[in-house]
Order: sequence, then C-alpha cells, then structure tokens
Amino acid sequence: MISHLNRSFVLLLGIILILSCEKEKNKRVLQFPKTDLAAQNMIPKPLKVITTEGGFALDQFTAIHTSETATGFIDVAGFLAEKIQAKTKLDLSVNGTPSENQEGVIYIHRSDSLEHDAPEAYQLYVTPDSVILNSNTPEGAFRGVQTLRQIISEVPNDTLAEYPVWTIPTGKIVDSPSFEYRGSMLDVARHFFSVEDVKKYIDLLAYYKYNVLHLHLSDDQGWRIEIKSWPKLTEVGGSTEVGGEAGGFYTQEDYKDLVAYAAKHHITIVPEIDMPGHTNAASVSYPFLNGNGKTPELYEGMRVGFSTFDTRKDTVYAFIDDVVGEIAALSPGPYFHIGGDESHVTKKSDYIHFVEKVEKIVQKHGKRMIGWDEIATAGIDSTAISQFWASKENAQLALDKGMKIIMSPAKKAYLDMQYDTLSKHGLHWAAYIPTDSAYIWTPEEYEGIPMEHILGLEAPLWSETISNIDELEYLAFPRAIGYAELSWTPKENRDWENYKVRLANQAPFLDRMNVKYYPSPLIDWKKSKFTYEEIKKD
Ligand code: TNX
Repeated sequence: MISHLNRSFVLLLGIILILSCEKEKNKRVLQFPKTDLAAQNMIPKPLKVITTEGGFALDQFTAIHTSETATGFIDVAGFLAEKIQAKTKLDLSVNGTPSENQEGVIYIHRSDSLEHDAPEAYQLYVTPDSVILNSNTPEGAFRGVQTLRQIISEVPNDTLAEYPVWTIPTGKIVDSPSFEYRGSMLDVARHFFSVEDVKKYIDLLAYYKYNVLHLHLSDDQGWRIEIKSWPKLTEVGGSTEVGGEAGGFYTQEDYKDLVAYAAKHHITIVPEIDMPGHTNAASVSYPFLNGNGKTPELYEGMRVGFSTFDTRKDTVYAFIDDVVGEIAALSPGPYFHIGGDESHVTKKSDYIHFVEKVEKIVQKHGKRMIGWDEIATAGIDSTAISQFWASKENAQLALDKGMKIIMSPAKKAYLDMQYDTLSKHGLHWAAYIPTDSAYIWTPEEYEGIPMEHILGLEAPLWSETISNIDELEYLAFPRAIGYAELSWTPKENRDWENYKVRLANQAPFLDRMNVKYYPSPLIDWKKSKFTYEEIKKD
C-alpha cells in the first residue's frame, strides 16, 4: 500500500514528467555559473547550502502545487503566490490543473524525512525543472518560502524569451533554526502605532524568519488595548502618549485582526501588560489601583519608575484577573508577558508578593508567564520565562530556578539605542549600537548563560523617541535583520564580512517595501534599479 505522502510524491513526479516531456523541445535550461547562494542574498544564512550550475525559470508558465490534504500547506502556497505576484506581477496558479503550456513546477510537500526534525526545519531543492520545498509542518514550509523569495532574481532576465523570466539558482538547501524563539518587541504604549503599521512590521519580520512579535501594550504614558470589563483603561488611559499627541488603542477586533495576520505569517503575538510599575495610565483610569500615594495624572514624559499598583489590595488582583483573562482569550499563543521591570517605588516584599500572585493568574488563564529579568527575584516556578535585559544577577536567579531565558541585553539587542552620536532618533543610556556591533556578539555565550537555558533572542524597540513608521524603520532596520541571523544561524556559520555583503543585497527588497532603513555607512548598499515610487507606478 502506498502511503498518502508517497502518493503525492508520485503525483508530483508525474506532473514533472508530463511537463518535461511535453516541453522537451522548448525547454529553456538556464545556464549560469555556480553561484554561492548563501553569500548573495539569504538572511538568515541557512545551515547547509549546496550549489549547482544552472537555474530554474520562473515565468508565467510556472505552477505551484502542494500536498493537498496536509493542513496549512495550501495557505503557505497561496502566500508564496501572493509574494511572487508582488515581486514579479506573475499570477501563478496553486493546485490548478496542469495546462499544456506549463513548464516548471514549485512543489510544497509535506515530508517527515528531513535531515532535521525541528518543527521549522525545511529542505529546498532547485533543479532546472522544479523547485521542491519539503517540510513536516506548515511553519517549516513557510520559513522555506522566505528563503525561496530571497533567491528569486530581483529583475527578469529579458534576453531569454519574449516574456519575462526570473531565475532561481539551482542547488540544495538544508535548514533549521538554532533558537525556537526569535522575536522583536514593539512598544505601542509610549507612542501608538496603527494596525497597518504593525502589519507592515510583521511583513518585514516574517521575511527574515522571525516567529514572535511581542507587543508592549501598556505603560505610564498609555493603555493600548480595549478591555471590555474596564472601559476607562482605553477611554482615559489610551488618550495620551509621549510628547502630548493623541495616543490611541486597539479595539479587541483590531487586536484579533493583528493576531490573525501574525498567524498567517507563522508569528505568535506575545501580549504584555507591564505591572506593577509602568502603570500610571491604568491608575489614572481607575485610581483605586494606585499604590504610589499620589493623585495620578495623565503623563506624557519619558521618566520611568515612578508608578506602582497597590499590591496589597484584593480588588487589584480581581482587576488583573479580568485583564489577563480577556487578553488571554484573544491570544492563541502560549505566553503572557507581565512586564515587572523598573518597579522602583514598589517595596521589594510587595513586588515579590505581587509577581507570585500574578503568576497564578496567568497560569489560571492557561498561559506561560514571561517577565523582564527582575521577576526572577520572586518565588516563581521553572515554567516562567525571564527576559534578560540588564541584570546578570537576576539572570543567575532565573537559572537557579531552572527557568528559561530570552536574551535581550540592552547593550547589544535594544533597537531603540542610537547607532552613533549622529542618529536622528533613539536613546543611548545602554550603548550606541552601530550595525556591526549589533551583529558581532554571541547570544549563545553572553554573560555565561548556558545555551540550554536560552529560549531565544528578542530585539525590543521602545518608542519614546519614535512616533511614526518611518522612524520605527530607521531604528529597526538594518539591525533587526542581523538579530534574525543571530537567532536562526548557529555561531559557527556567522561572519560579519560575509553577512555585510548579504545585508547590502537587501536594499532592493527594502526599497521595494518602502522601508526607510538607516543607510549605515558600514555597508556598501546595493543600489536599486528603480525607486519605490517608480515600482508603484507600474
Ligand atoms: C528601559 S528595558 C525600559 C523601558 C524603556 C527603555 C528605553 C525595560 C525592561 N525597561 O521602560 O522604554 O529602557 O530604552
């Protein structure tokens, strides 16, 4: 009996055979010298790349096929078709009936016999006739699709035929991530960013194989998510932001839309409600929450560490139960982030009491708690995750408790740090982080935290100094691209000189996406043939 997988493989071979026989006469075998795929465009650099001479012709006669019954694969194929359309204007069919003109096929195939068994592992084989992307999961196929997008030539080769043909260099890629958690955080509290802005950030993160977007949804300057049982949080607490502009917030529908959009990109949203400090906006909305002894007033400055919840009131925990419950119900991911940083006006014993109580609430709502590194000072259990940002001592406390750690050291991984003294936006309290220094460090070994305890890497983008998408992009890019490689590619395969070339080659993509990246003078940026405005006019 042939298994379902084998059946689909036989079908694939059939399709390839029919197509290659029918078209033998006209077949265009694209000849070009062996290219080092990895040295050219791909970020993060895949684990193993074997190149061969030649190319696959991507044109109007190419079709996409998938394992039909493998859940999620058709969506991944649809995503690929959409992105190929955006890049080339070609409309490729997904699982259509082969037409007699059809030439090459891209097959996205579910396979459980890969060299690596991580859920996001994939293998990509490109020959002149076919592109075969194998993975055991839709996530893995989705990551492989990003690799494929990156190696499709930027412009069509117009000398080959009367119609445009894009090339995909032939070879084999075997790939799997080194960390399971590869994230960026966006602070939508200090300045609010619209659903559309966040979606664009998701598009860009997905292209570099990120799988987590952490949203910092509340802080002293603003509360950004609708809580139906506590409506003033957004009515009052959502009305301000740093610098006195109008603020804003996501309705639950907006948030669901973001969660769904992220899921389509195989990205998990991690919601954060920062407490017991960073809570001024909540306490202005509901003053009973306040524990700092002053009358809370709306705040639009940049100072930190002056606010706290009253950690000894039952009503505060009833409030937190409602908030965590509503957000957890909208968040399919496994995590809930409770903040926990810089609670400078909370007594130490109160802080510990608070974190321990909130951990139980988070668990009751079926989520695993994440908090900034200070949370490890409380008596929490090993399932909680500590996000290392500043304190080695706190990291050690987390290790002693057997907790996992997310690496976000401010000196290396903070996207809001200025590149240098000339940077238009950003802060520099932790460091200046130029593009090379963002890349040249080893999260696997940082501060002696053992690799087995590292869940992954996250690059936070705090927004005190940025208030629109252009400014967001200036700070995030190109550094976020480097963090993608640090969290996917093992340290043995990383090298700044090699990375620099691949980063330079991202310029056409970034331009096409209208990303206002910081043009670091350390990089010899590849000039795009067309400006974003010219591409849009087409
Ligand atoms: C520290 S990092 C903070 C944030 C600020 C950031 C600015 C951390 C857990 N807390 O409240 O926005 O510095 O760089």
